[in-house]
Order: sequence, then structure tokens, then C-alpha cells
Amino acid sequence: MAKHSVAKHDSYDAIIIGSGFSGLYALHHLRDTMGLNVRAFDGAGGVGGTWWYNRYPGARVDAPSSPFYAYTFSEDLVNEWEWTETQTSQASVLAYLEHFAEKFDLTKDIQFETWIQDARFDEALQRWTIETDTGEIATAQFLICATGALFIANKPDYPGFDDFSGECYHTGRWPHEPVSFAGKRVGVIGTGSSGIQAIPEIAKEAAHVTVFQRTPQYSLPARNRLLAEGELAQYREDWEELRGSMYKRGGWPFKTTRRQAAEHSSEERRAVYEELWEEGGIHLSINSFRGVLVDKELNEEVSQFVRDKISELVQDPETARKLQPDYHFGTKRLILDNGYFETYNRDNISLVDIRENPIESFGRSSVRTRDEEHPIDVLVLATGFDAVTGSMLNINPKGVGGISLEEKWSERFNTYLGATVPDFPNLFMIHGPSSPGVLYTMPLGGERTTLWIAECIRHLQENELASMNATDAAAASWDKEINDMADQTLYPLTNSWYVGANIPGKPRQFLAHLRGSQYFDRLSDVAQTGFKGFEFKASALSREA
Ligand code: NA7
Repeated sequence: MAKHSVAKHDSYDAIIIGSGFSGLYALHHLRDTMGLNVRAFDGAGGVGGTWWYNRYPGARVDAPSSPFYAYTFSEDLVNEWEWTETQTSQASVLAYLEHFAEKFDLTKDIQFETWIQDARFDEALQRWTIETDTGEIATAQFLICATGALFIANKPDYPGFDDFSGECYHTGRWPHEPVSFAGKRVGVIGTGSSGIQAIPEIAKEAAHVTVFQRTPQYSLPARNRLLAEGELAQYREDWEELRGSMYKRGGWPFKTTRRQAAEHSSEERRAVYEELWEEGGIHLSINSFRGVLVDKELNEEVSQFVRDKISELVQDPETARKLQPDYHFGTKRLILDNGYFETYNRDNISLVDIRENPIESFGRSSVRTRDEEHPIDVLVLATGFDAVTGSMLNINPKGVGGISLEEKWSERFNTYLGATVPDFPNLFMIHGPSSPGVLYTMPLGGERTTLWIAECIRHLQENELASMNATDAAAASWDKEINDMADQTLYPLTNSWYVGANIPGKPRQFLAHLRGSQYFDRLSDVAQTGFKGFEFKASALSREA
């Protein structure tokens, strides 16, 4: 996509960083609905955010997708976009976002291939100033950070890693040119969602795949299929109702179960798990019995059910043993796969458990574990991201008194409402730490957060105020609320990227609000009751009056 030159004037009402789902919607809403003068910047060469970068083979939405992983605000869009599969592919999501950008004429206000190098709050002017890597400076009253929860790639810091001289790709930074695996020996490090989606596809083409696994995973069958004749038409017909349900429930229109485990025998419960496994998708996690993520005993029953399934699916008992997860089911990001476990029945794949047999060094075309040297031509790093906080810290904005976000977040990732940070007035994050973020339907979460940001802006405009700043007290109490909620569940007990455990040295903190619908009710409530928890500064105009 062609690079747009910076607009003639460099002073805006709002600057948006990022042009993924949330950034694009924010641009559309703030510019077209509110009439603001808005400019967006993105380091990528085109729209799409996560979907622009994550082009690895097999990349798909890892949640119930068509047609729910999409914008909900425009019935036009719902009616005109032709989803084809139940689990949407990366290419299809990206095409949808490109269509969205074109339909609403958004790209003319986005500057691509431009990284924000600095962002500073000017207290005298009560405005943000940004500097780009292309040498431009721009100012705005509002800085909207739609920078993505899964953006900064986590690359393992293995000693001697640079000795490897073969091809090497991170799943989150996949090349735009096709990567050929034909006839090659491929090593994949990492078995999160990305690795588990990519491995079956790579194995179809490569001479051999060696998977280096640190933590075995629970993965449920996605059972991706083409949408049946009439299915999309039915969704469209029911759209108002479905949308209403998405708002009321956790971002999806599905009802979660009210069934109580204690009221059923273990045989009956097993039959329920079997039925939900066959149904595929996330149903086993949300529809079996109440409390799977709270009650250790019940969780262990579901965990064991999935372990048994893995043993049934994988023919070699030693490989099946290595694939048995041992953490609480559902407390790491749940994975949906298309034939992952079955792939281990091929004769061109082997699994190395690097907890038993750690990676020690790299050769020019090999990975050496303690017991063995594995010849590798192509190395795929499916090692995830510095999730949720990484993309904001990468920008490291400077707030009141020049305090940097890095300093502010040195011990805890404090936010108020998951969208603002004390001492960073008029800076808004979409999917920030302690928002529902990745645990909610992200496109809908982006829409709803943007609507709240719009209310904040309207409030300032109507009251001739220049800025709003969350108080430390409000952030501390929000932090407590999020943690108390998480502590009632099994989530914090597991080393996952939800608690920052995948990044050495990252402060451990549960990074998401667990009840999406309540969260958005809360945002509305804060807006309707005079924005409790914020301090305001009057604009120069009203000060003079
Ligand atoms: P994830 O879910 O963070 O998975 C990363 C995988 O890489 C996981 O298996 C990690 O093991 C492994 N990993 C991370 N660092 C290392 C090192 N140093 N050595 C070996 N293995 C390592 O990232 P994904 O890209 O798969 O998915 C991210 C999200 O994107 C996903 O949840 C979806 O929402 C879409 P670990 O489990 O930490 O032991």
C-alpha cells in the first residue's frame, strides 16, 4: 500500500496509533460520527494490525468467529460481507478489514510505515506531541492507543542463537512473500495458538518437522467447516437479536451453561464432555458445568477428559505422554486446532519436550538439545508476545512532569478502567491492561471502548475542559477490583501470558478484566455519573473567560 505523506497541518483533535480492528473503528467513529480532525499512524504497510502481521500458515481466529468476530455497528457491513468458514482465516479477516477501510474511506487519514518514536504530554498546552521515525511532529488533544494486545514479538534469548544461519521466522512477523517448506527440515519452537495452528500445515509440506515444546497444551477441535447454505442469511435475519446477546453476554451470543456439576453423576458429566468435544470450538470450556475455571476438582475432571482425548488421538504412547498438559484447563489461552494432535501420527514429525531435554545451543543448521542434535533448515519461532503491555511500553509515552510509562509501570501495570493511566491525561488505550481485552470479542470490545472514549471527549467539549486525568486512588482501587476478581478463579495459578509469566522479569499481574459485560456497564456508569475517578483541567479558552 502506498505511503501517504503527512497532511499539511500537523495539529489534530486526536491522533490514533494503530490501524487494526480498534484503530480503524476509532478513526471512523471520531472522524465521521463526531466530526473530529483525526490522523492515524501505523508502522505496518497497510491496515489490519495483528492480521497484517500474523500470516503464518494455518493462522485463524482462535475463537468462535463468523460472523461474530467482526464489527457489529453497521448492518450494511453485516449484510454485504460474505464470510465463508466457521473459523475465519487470517486472509479473510484481513480482506474484511481492507474492505472496511475502503468503504469508509479511511486510508487517506492513515500514515503507514511510520512508527511513533516519542509521545509527550505538554502541560502548558494540555496536548500531546508525537514524533515519528520519519521526522514528523504532530500534536493533538487526544492520544488514542490502539496498539494491539499481541504485538511485540517474544524472541527467546538462547545463548548462541545467532549461530543458526538457516531461515528463521517469528509467527507474529511472518513474511509477506510465501515461505516454502518443501523438502526442508523445519523446527518449530512454541506450542501456543500460533504453533498449534501452524504445525499441521507445515507438516503437510515439509520433509520433517521437529516441534520443541515447553508446555503441553489443552487444545480443542475447532471443527472448522464451510458455512452451510442459508446459515449466513439466517445470521443476518437474526442480527439485531444476536447483537443484543453479544452485548449482554461475554461478547458472544452464546448462552453459557447454568448446569451444576454436583447434580450429575460422573457418567453423565462425561457424556456432556463428549458431546461438547464433538461439537468443537469453545463449547467444552463454556458449556459443560458452572465453575470449571473456579473449582479445582471439576477443572481436573475436564483436564483429564482432554488428556484422555489426546491419548486416543495420538498413536505413539511416548508422544502422547509428552503432549499431556498438567496445568488447570482453560487457565492459559484456550486453543482451537484443526488436526493438531493427529499430526503427530505422521511419519515426518517428532516432538521434543524441552523441559526434559532443554535446548542448549545452535549449530549453523541445527538445534542442539541436551541429548541430541536436530538438523534444521528453517526455524519457526512460535514463541508469542510481550502481551497486553508490550506495545504501550514500546511507545513509552511521557506524561505529567515527564514521567515515562516505563517508570509508571515499573512495579504494576496500573490503569483506571483498563483504558487510562494516572499522569497521562487524555491518553486512552483500547484493550489496555485490566480491560477485558483478549478475553472478550476483540472487535466488539474495540467498538465499545471507542464509544466510551467518545463520551469522554464529548464531556470535555461540552464543559470546555482541556483534559481528564485518572487519579492514583481510582487506579489503585481498579487494580484491587481486577485482582480480587481473578483471585476467585484458577487463572492466577498458572504461568501464562495472562500474568506476564512468559517474559522474564515482567511483573506478575493478572492482566484482564474477567467479566466483559459488567466491564462495559461500568464504563457507561462512570460516564453517566460525572466521570468519577478523574480530575479535569479547564481549557485555556474557558480560563480566559
Ligand atoms: P503463546 O500463546 O504465548 O505461545 C508461545 C509458545 O512459545 C508457548 O508454547 C510457550 O511456552 C513457548 N515459548 C515461549 N518462550 C519460549 C522459550 N524461550 N523457549 C521455548 N518455548 C517458548 O503465543 P502464540 O503466538 O501461540 O499465541 C498468542 C495469542 O495469539 C494466542 O493466545 C491467541 O490469542 C492468538 P510456555 O507455554 O510459555 O511454556
